[in-house]
Amino acid sequence: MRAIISVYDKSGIVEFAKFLKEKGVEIISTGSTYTLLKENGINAKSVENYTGFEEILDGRVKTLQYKIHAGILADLSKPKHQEELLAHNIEPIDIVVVNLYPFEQVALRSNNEEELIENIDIGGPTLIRAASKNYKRVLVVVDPKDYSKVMENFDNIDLEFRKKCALKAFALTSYYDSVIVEKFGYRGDVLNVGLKLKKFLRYGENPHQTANFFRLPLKKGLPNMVQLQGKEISFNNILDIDIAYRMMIESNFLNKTCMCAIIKHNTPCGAACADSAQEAYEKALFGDPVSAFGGIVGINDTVDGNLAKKISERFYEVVVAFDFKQEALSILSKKKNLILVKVDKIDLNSYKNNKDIKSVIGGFVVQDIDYMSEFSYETVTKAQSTDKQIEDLKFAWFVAKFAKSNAICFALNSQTLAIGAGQTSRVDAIKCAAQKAKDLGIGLAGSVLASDGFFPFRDNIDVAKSYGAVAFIQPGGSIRDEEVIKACNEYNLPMVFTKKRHFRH
Ligand code: 93A
Repeated sequence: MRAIISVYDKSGIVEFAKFLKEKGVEIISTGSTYTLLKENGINAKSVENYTGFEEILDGRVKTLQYKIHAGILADLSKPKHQEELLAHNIEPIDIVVVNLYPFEQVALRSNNEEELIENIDIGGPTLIRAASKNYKRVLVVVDPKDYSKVMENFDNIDLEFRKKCALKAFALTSYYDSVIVEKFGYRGDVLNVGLKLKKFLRYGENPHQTANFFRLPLKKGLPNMVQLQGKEISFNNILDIDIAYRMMIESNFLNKTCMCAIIKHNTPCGAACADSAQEAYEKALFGDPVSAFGGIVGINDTVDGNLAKKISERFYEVVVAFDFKQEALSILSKKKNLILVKVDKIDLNSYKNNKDIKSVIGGFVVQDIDYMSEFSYETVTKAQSTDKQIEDLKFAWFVAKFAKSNAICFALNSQTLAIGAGQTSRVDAIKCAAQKAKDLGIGLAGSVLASDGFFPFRDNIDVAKSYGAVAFIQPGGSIRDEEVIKACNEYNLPMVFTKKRHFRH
């Protein structure tokens, strides 16, 4: 038997090569892999020696040789292939052990085009793809973690195992190319979403659905999310942590010291800003403590001991924060199942570069993320908002953006009083929020109201006014804008247009 070994990541290779030698396998190897094997007393043949051609073009052409690729691709069940190998004095190659130039690692730290280009591996993927095509005869090993498996089963490697190795190799080269496409930013007719497994999940949205967590090329998938304690993170937890995380990052928009949001079923049920994390949490809870049960708490700050005490008085699934003080960790450690997640602040540019991908049967729809950056608005009514109202309108607008459409948010003093989310009619979203507030004994008098999409009819104003709303924020853009503005003017209440919609399906 004959193996070609050409690896960038040399971990475990000496031991593996020794094993192959003991099994009587002849080894052919490239440049620095060859040197390493030699240094470790492993008898190998250099590619130059084997092919009769030296490496040229600074290593760009090492294994891209007739003798090597014919040796891998020959189908020995065909007499013609056998004859041709003989005629050209080519010997078959049975094992291909290759891992690739680290394009992804380089792409994560560098934008130097020359460096990136030099790290595009051509010979490696060619070897891998040739071996994978001929998997019935040729074993391809692309991951150092698989060396031990191959060594354990070397004497009974079956077709199923070979095929699995080949598909793993094709998946690798396909991902490898998608990283190149992603890095150089191509928007073409093929969707470049090579996905990489981040985590196998216990189950999906419901226990009868299987699920995995994948990340996009060059993204980490919920950046540097570290779980500090608690039960295993579920599919639904990931989705809810994601919304909490987005609110934490985008809360920059509010220019406030602390923001806390409580998420339930992927929509905020309460949010608030304050000068301390503890105050923000207590204010966020105020709006809907009933829904908050079993929710996800997100805080764009460090959780300290006092806040931890407050949090531990209630039942939550997850707390997400930028950090946790030691005292907070010891208080919350008594809640064994409570998941604590520490996430890194991400810079806004890499945040904005993310994509939203949603699936449909047979495909995906992909869009840029809806990122809230600067606040611009135009007052469209005779009545003008006070500065205080503008601040509250901005806050309510922020929260409505993250609630499921149709979404409205009643707020006052940078605190949600009632959120109406996921309704099929906007006026129902208002009624639903007001009913919740009534049930909880929360007054809406003097509050402001935000709507994630335009008001299609004046009834929204009439109804919201009847519950006590005194200022409105909405995108505008309805053919009945005039009718809606007229309603506000009749009540002498201010309304501002943002000219930007924030639906969330
Ligand atoms: O520059 S290449 O694209 N040209 C080649 O012909 C070639 N053959 C193998 N890169 C090539 N390789 C890659 O070299 C392998 O995929 C592996 O990552 C690396 C191993 O080189 P060395 O043994 O010199 O460390």
